[in-house]
Amino acid sequence: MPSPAKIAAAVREEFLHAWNGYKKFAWGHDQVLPVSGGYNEFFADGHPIGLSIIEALDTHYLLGLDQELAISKKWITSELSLDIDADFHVFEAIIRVVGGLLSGYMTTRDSKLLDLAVDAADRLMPAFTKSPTGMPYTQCNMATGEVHGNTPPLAEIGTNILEFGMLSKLTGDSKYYDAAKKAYRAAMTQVSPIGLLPTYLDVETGLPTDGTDQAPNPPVDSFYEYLWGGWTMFGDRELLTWYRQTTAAILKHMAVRSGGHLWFQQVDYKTGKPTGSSASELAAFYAGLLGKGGDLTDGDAYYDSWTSVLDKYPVLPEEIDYSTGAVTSASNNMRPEYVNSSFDLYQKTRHPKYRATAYQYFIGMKNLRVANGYTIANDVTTSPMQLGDLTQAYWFSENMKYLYLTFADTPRYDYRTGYLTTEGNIIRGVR
Ligand code: DMJ
Repeated sequence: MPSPAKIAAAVREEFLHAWNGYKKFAWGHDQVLPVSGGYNEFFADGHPIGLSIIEALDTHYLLGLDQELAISKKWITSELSLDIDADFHVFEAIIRVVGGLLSGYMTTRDSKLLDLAVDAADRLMPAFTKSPTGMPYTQCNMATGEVHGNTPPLAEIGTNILEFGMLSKLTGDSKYYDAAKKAYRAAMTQVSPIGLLPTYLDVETGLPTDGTDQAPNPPVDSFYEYLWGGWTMFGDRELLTWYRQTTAAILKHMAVRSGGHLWFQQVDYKTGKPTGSSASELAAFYAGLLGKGGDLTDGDAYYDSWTSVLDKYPVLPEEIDYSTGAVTSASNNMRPEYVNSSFDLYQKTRHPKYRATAYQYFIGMKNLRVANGYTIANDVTTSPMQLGDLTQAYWFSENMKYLYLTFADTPRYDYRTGYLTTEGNIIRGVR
């Protein structure tokens, strides 16, 4: 393995390679199609918000790309308007837009970015305030505040307390934190006697619309991540209690050993009866979360489970059935969760294994490299790999930041106190 400094420099170079592809073909649009040279919009067709620019802001800062940060900030502060008469997906808009602008503010201290983050949050607030239970509707029109979509999954109910909590801190207005907490509280009333939760809740009745707990898989994943994050960032003990209770129940009723590895089965949330054995790549973040929460044994074991998949395929497939080892969804969406855990566990332990495997992930990612950037893959099981045509906007916020921070030892990040959101946005620890 090359030296950490050399790997960090290579990560920075590869980030720039993809960023240049975005600038060349898609500047001002949400996402680049690096193979065909086109672009698409993530939230609403015909309504670009420069999502990749927003997502990349704090990555530019941390990687020392100050010129790129300056042009990005200039575009956002002079071009971005969120007065858009279209439905935005509330969860995605909070973690990507509010979070991206917030971390842009944290790294530049330009108050216009904070104003825009507040504007985005205020436009999304009706999703919470119009709901009888406080759990957010899934869609909100950014211009009219009209809402719809009344059965969000847990991740969409709970993944907002970091962004909203920071906004309350920075503006002095508690309404954001209060809205996030109210949503969490409404969901937690549905915990079953054995400590588990269903996946979907109706925001109008407050009741479940299904009976399965699928933690730590999507679409419930970051519900648990933000219980821990909310406690760490804001010292809210109730969130810690909820994290401890739900985590203990997940480990008791859902953790299984299969093929010598730790996995999590899907179960009936009332009885604990097993209902499935699928493992989404998105759940790989849970290794790092368990570690951050103090359970390094299970965190490390779950990380090893995903490393065993990475040993088979140079980039991880979207989903497997852990009981048979079969790939059940062969695409790769440039997901960051595995390397998110490498970063978290390396911070906690400084064990060289996490750096070695993060490097393995980085090298495998070269399979997704094309002339103008990096792309998703349609099938990771074929050789050569069948590629698609999209650079996910979150890649500019997450994958390369986790890799860079794992190897760079940059003075711009406080490794002791730093905290990143589920979208990899820095909300504490900017130096
Ligand atoms: C990102 O938007 C976030 O990491 C989210 O928590 C899960 N999905 C994507 C990346 O896979």
